[in-house]
Amino acid sequence: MTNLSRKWTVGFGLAALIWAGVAPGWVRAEAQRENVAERDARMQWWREARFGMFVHWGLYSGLAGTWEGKPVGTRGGMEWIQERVKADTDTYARAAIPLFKPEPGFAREWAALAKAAGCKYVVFTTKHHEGFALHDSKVSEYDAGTVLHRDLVKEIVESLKAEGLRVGFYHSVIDWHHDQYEYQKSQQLPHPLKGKPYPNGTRDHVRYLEYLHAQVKELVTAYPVDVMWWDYSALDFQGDAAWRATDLMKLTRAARPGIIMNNRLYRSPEAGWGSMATEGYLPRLDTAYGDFITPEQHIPDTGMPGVDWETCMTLNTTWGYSDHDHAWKTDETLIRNLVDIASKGGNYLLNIGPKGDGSVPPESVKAMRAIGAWMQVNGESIYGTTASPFEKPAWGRCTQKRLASGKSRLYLHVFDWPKDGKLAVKAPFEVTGARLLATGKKLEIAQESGLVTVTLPPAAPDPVVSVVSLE
Ligand code: FHN
Repeated sequence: MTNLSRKWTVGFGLAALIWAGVAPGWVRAEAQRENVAERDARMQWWREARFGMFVHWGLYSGLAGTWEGKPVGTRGGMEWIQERVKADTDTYARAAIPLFKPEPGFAREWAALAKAAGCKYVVFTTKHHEGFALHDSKVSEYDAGTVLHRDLVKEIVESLKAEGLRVGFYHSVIDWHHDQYEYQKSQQLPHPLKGKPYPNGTRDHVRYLEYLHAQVKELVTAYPVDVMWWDYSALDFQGDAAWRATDLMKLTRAARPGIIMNNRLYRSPEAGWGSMATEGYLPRLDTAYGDFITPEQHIPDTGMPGVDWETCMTLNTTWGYSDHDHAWKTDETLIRNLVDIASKGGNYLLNIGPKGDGSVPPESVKAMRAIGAWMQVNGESIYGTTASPFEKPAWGRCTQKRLASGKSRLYLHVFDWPKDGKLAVKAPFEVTGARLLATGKKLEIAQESGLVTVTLPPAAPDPVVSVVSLE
């Protein structure tokens, strides 16, 4: 048999095995590994969306940053309150469960707010580190089904879908409730009992992973989920050793083939991580470890060409609701963050922390609505755009969009309205016209050796960010 005919025979044989569904995993995986065009198609809605709402909501929300009648703190994540007060899971549950009383219709309020803000997707906590599941789980009694006789995940998903929003699950692999979770395996991951011996003697992390995988399988099978937002791993505890990550991603993708997943089942350079710091992200990602990297509370100084990324951020300084955190970011900061991120080709996942009854703090409602009012007028300069073709200009930021006609459009986001009414920009293409996006008013342009100067009206149409579009 010649070399060529041998190759044909092996190739044909493998193809037959794949077709019959009996090929070994590595063959199926390779054969099914998507190509760039398939991946771009899967990522397209997420890249065009640019703006999503994060929701942190669980038993911690009812405690609201207070423990035994005293404020635990005024800054930092109060979704960590169990760890901050070092409460074992039974003590914590006894204090927290009576305060977690979701009103009917809470989810419709969230979905309406996300829509009003101009968000295209919502990622909400199905289980945070405390271990309490918001769905009606068959593998746990520490869940909304057992405690409240409700499936809160179902209520939220239905409300989001009714508003035409994409659905994301934030799921914590860290678990402070499960009695087989071996917290001693990591020096870097938090746990309320860290440094203490296991209360029930020995633990078997394998049994925790069986539980983790079973609960994830419940979630991704029962609900139409578009994004899986895993959280989080450490340099000393990550991937297959910590979570059987390959299997977890495989079962998730098998249930939802088009799903998009973040990089937090891993913490390594290949997965876009350079350290344990939340700003310790790298502009690189092997997509075997996730689809996008996740800078937290930070906006990368420069874009990340060729890498999908999303900055997640709080409106004040806590992800879960706190009565004591009043450090709210201004509307100007939030809108300019959104523009800055889009100008670098990233997504903005902005967090709300509803209270124990599901209601959204008024300060959060006001902020999200302010962003929505700006997006109502200027959204086309964010949605479906790509990163600026040049370094950020002194007067603001820039995004670009390829039009169906094949032409390009530049959106100039002016933070500081020039006093002389002249806006200069190096256009990467021949400019045929300029408009004020807010009013559609045509603007005078002058071009000389690639430099375009736009004559602006004396007053900026928007005090925070005004947009000029260049055709
Ligand atoms: O520990 C969590 C924290 O509570 C919050 O959920 C953030 C959101 O990205 N993730 C972890 C910290 O990086």
